[in-house]
Amino acid sequence: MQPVRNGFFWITVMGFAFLMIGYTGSMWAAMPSDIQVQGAWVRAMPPNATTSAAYMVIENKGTQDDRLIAARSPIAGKVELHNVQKEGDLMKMFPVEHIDVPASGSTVLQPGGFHIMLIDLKNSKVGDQVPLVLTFQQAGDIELLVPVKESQMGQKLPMQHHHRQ
Ligand SMILES: [Cu+2]
Repeated sequence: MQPVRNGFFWITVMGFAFLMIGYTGSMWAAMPSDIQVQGAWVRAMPPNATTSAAYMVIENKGTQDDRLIAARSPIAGKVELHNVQKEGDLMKMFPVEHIDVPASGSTVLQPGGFHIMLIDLKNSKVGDQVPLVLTFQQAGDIELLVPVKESQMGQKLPMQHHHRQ
C-alpha cells in the first residue's frame, strides 16, 4: 500500500504545482499595465487624404519613467511620433525619437502638440476604428482600437507637413 500512496501523493503534488504555474501565468497575463491610454481618437480624414493623426492621454501609473518609442498600424504604411513647433504663423510638425511619460504622471497628445502621425493610412471616416499598437520602453506593446472622430478644433489649425532630416 505504501508505494501506491506515495505515488498518488507525488502525482497530486506535481498536479498542484502545474496548476499553480498555470494560475500564476494567467495572473501575469491579466495584470494591468502601468501604462493606460485615455480618450484616444484619430482625426477623420477628408476624402482624398492619405495621412491623419492619433491623439490621446497616456497615463503612467507605475513608479518608473517610461516612454513611447514606436507605434504601428496594420492599415497605415508608416507611423511616426511627431511634435509641433510654431514657426512664424505656421505650426510645423516634426518627427521625434520618443515621447516621455513620467512615473505617476501623464502626457497629453493633442492637436498643436505631440501626436502619432499615420502616414499612408487607409481612408478613415467618423465611426471607423483604427487598430494601433504603441510600443513603450518599459511596458512593451499596448494594442488599441482607436475611434475616428472629427476634430473639436475643426480643420482651422494652419498645419504644414515638415520633416526635419
Ligand atoms: Cu505630424
